[in-house]
Amino acid sequence: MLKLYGQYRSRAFRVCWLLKESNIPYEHVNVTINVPNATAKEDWYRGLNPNARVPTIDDDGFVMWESAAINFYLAEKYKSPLLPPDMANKGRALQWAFFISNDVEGDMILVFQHRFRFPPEKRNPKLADEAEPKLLAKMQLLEDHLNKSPYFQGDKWGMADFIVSSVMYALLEMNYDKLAQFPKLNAFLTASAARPAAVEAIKLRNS
Ligand SMILES: N[C@@H](CCC(=O)N[C@@H](CS)C(=O)NCC(=O)O)C(=O)O
Repeated sequence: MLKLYGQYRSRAFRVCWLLKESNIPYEHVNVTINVPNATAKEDWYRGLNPNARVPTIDDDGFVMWESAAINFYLAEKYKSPLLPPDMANKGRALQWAFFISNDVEGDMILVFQHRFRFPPEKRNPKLADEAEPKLLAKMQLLEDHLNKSPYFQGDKWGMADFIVSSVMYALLEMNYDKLAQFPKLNAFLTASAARPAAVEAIKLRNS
């Protein structure tokens, strides 16, 4: 059976959400991070993922890592209803996935960690303050898109919408005050997080 390695309070959450959206059965292996003796740094896990980060999957002997790549692999292999069959729509999903990974995620994570996730003594407010204007500019781009179209994928919530929502869920979790400046994006992320598959994944993330 497919194995998902990585504690749910990590990017493994994104893979978990995709698995639930796509009704793919899996076994969860709770590889830990950022704790003393984190499992992710153990030799057996480095053998699966030399980057020693989570998530990783083992699909019947095929091992891979990098959450967005994993999600596209799983969606294609298991014929997820999220992944549109035509090339143009697949291209669109990849476009938004690369945009989110390259242009949004890094600054978003800095704001998330240094305003919310890290214990106060580990926070560096300067890092969050420097990242924030760049994050807000990209959020405006997403808002502009949603002012023209209700979805990122096309005419229904699909892979592109999943990628945007699963990465940007961190902003909902931290109750990011500036999200209110982007009403369409705020409503979109909130509606995405209310999907039954998302609710299940969020419950595991919070457990
Ligand atoms: N680009 C990678 C990033 C993986 C990553 O940084 N995972 C974090 C958890 S969300 C991790 O394992 N951190 C522990 C560490 O860096 O030691 C992906 O999307 O899978």
